[in-house]
Amino acid sequence: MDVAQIRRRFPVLNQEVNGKPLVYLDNAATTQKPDAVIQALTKYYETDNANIHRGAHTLAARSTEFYETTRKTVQRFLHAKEAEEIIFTKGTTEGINLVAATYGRKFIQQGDEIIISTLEHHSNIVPWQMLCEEKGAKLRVIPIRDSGELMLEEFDNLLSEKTKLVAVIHVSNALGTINPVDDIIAKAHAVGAKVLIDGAQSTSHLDVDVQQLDCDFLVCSAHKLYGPTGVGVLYGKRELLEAMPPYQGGGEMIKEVTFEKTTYNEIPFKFEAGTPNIGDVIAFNEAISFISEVGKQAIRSHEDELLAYAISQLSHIKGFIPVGTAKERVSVLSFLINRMHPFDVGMMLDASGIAVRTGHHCTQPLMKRLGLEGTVRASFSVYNTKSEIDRLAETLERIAKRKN
Ligand code: C6P
Repeated sequence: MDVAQIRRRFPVLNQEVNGKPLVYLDNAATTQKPDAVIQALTKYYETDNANIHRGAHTLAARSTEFYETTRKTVQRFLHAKEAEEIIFTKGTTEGINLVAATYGRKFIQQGDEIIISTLEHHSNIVPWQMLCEEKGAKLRVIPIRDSGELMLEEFDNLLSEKTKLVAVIHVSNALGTINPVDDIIAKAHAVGAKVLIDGAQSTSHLDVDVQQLDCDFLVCSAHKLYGPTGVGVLYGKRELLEAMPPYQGGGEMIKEVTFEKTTYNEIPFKFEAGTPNIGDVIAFNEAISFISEVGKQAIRSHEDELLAYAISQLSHIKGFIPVGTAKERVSVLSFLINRMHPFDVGMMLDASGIAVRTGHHCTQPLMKRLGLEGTVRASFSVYNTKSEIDRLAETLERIAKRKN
């Protein structure tokens, strides 16, 4: 893989921040966009802009075709059986809320149980809490070890005939842990529960095959996959999507409307009320093409190499404390320096042109379990280099020395 050539395709990387060349290590928050994505967005507004699925004119037909092309690309990307099983949303958060508000409201009853894990992002906690409150259902939580790995034996104990849904994060955004979701899905299915996988962080690092996993729902965000913000994907098995009531009412999601009664459109349109984010969905196609062109395997091995290198370089720093040491993990490195406040470390890194995320990473219950307020998180992507990690290590060394 030619990283220098890949970097040239990401215009944002070519700049100085605070007088230093930018080192962008906040990829778990959002990845940067290759020029093909940026150009696709501009081209759409310059040459194709029209509303989809309704106009009789050429531009409308063209926009519809491009929009539906992305749906087919996503279908192949996630290895879904049918394009109709791919619903476009605003992002992972909206995908989870959609399932909670439709599948959840229809099928979760008083006394039922929903299982999540300690590693969850707030967006895979709060919608289920809201649903449980409304329905009188119970939220159960799989505990973790100090390493950031799930205690699967506890999951076995939590599962029962009361379990109706298991909603788990595939890859932890805060610690990088890869969860054994195939095992979790099989065990949940054995008691008759459905499974939603939060794929926000896994789809960018792993080859995720929804049919092989046999998950019932999977959600992810385009902006973590080199695509635009404001676009997400909900995958759902056809029979479940068909059994679910619509999420929002409005244009596009209907078959026929009278003042007495409305009949709903087929999937996926039943869940895409109103004018969607057409331009960004179209540009998302280029992001997936970029991933396919570079190759998931090549991306993963480059990122794994960067993670191993970062661990080896940062471990020399006096006061470096890694947070999350799971055996199976992606290129996310959470840490503390000398018990300094993570925000202060982040600000000092930014002063040297290095972008990381600090804080609780929208995982407050996880941080509480670890006894921390937050961490510093460096997350590596396809365009990062070992020399950027050297810059991170040198700067952190200076920061740590200043504190000693
Ligand atoms: N995590 C991070 O810095 P949205 O915001 O809807 O695109 O994705 C929400 C979300 C859900 N699940 C996981 C595992 C996630 O990592 C995220 C987003 C970002 O870690 C922003 S908080």
